[in-house]
Amino acid sequence: MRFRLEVKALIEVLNLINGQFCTTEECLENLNPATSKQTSVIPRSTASDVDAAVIAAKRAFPAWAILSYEERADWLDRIADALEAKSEEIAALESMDTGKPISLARAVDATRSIVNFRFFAEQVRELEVERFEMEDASNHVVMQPVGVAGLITPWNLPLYLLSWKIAPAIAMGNTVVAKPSELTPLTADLLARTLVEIGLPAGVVNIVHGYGHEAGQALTEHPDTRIISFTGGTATGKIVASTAAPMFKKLSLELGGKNSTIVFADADMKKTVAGVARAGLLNQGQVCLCGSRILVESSIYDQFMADLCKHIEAMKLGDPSDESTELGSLVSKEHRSKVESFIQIAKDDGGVICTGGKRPDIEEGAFLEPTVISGLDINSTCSTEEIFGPVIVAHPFDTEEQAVTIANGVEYGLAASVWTTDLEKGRRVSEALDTGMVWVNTWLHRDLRTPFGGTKASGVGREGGRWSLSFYSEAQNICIKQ
Ligand code: TXE
Repeated sequence: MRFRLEVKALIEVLNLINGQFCTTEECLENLNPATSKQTSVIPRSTASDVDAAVIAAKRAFPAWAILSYEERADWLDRIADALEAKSEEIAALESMDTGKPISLARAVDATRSIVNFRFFAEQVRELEVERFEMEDASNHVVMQPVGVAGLITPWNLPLYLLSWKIAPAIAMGNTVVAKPSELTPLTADLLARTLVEIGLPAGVVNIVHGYGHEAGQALTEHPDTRIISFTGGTATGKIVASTAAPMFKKLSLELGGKNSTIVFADADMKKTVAGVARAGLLNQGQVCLCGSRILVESSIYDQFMADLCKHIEAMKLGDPSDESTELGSLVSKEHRSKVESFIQIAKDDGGVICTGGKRPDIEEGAFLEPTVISGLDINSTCSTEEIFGPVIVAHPFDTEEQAVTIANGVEYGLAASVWTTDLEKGRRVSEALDTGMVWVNTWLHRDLRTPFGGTKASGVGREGGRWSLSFYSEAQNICIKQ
């Protein structure tokens, strides 16, 4: 099987610096991972390009910072309106750039990117000054803008995560230099064009493309970026932290996960099988929240595994531009090789491939069958390390305490889900889990007002709702003596 190439001419992705589009001497190729064909050329920004972007952001800061919340919220709404008019284009570009199914790109990526701007517009409109009265004095807390924010984002949810950072950063009065993933630059480019079209003041949002170790590193170590918000792998997060922390920058790290899905015998089986498959495989398993480690109560283990594999085998894998496709391509062939190397490790460790484990019959692209593995030790590599692909490992457990111990026995602490009809047990187990987020009888059910982030190797800090507003500002207390 072979898929058609969607672009007739190469797209030229450009940097946006101080309201102007520009490119760099050297450029990088960008491929459609589902066809292996080149779609675009992107700038390979250097430290001097990043410096120009930071200078522009610094220059734009005073005029942007003195606008009222209402004025900045209006700009966010204008961005949301303009993106909404292009939502089909966002979905198509995102699907082409990442290999994800178009239906998912439309329902999740395009929709959330627009909602993120609207949501933070509303959040700052509702922001109230906190006051603390004393007998002889009164305090009030001003949430001051910080300055230039460096925002570094990954390839799995490109515009969704970029807008999740840009919207609160500029809503709170900061200006921004963003560095999207070099693997998925197309919707950041669309956003740049949109911001210029609607006349956002030059320098408020700057976007530089290129490699992480070059442009991303330059942004992190630039003395004038006072905020660094990073979403990506834990190994890269360590490098970002070791660069930014000694400079006392405000730092948010949203890193990897090895999230447990705990299934109790009393769960509603039909809904649970579908929910567990979705949690493990959404976006080909390339979501930091994916439940890639399933713990199933022993009494239902065999039946549950049989039902789960049957459900997964019925999922439609193939052309991401086909409306009925449920599983698309991985983000690149290099990433697929990394995922395949984990499957090999699982086999070497005595794991049993219950379903999948190999490439489907598709000539081009980075496709891989959804894979379920059982029979591994709970401390084995594939049961403890983030694979970030369509690979789920399963383990039986006997008691509630044992499930909690296994779930907490990894270096990550991002998320978990618990499946049971006993809601008291659901709450009890959730509170015993060392993770930033837990869902009971659902997964990735997001209220944007709630905190998002993880414990341990999954990161530092929380974003979402007032947590984002607080991260993208400095709380200044002013105490006035009567
Ligand atoms: O991510 P990186 P990669 C995990 C997943 C994946 C692994 C590596 O396990 O297999 O990370 O993926 C920029 N200074 N996740 O290599 O390197 C980079 O250009 C500053 C989980 O693609 O973390 C990109 O813009 N920036 C994850 C961003 O960091 C640097 C999502 C993320 O890239 C940099 C993606 C540096 N030195 C991968 N080096 C999640 N938690 O959602 C790279 N970058």
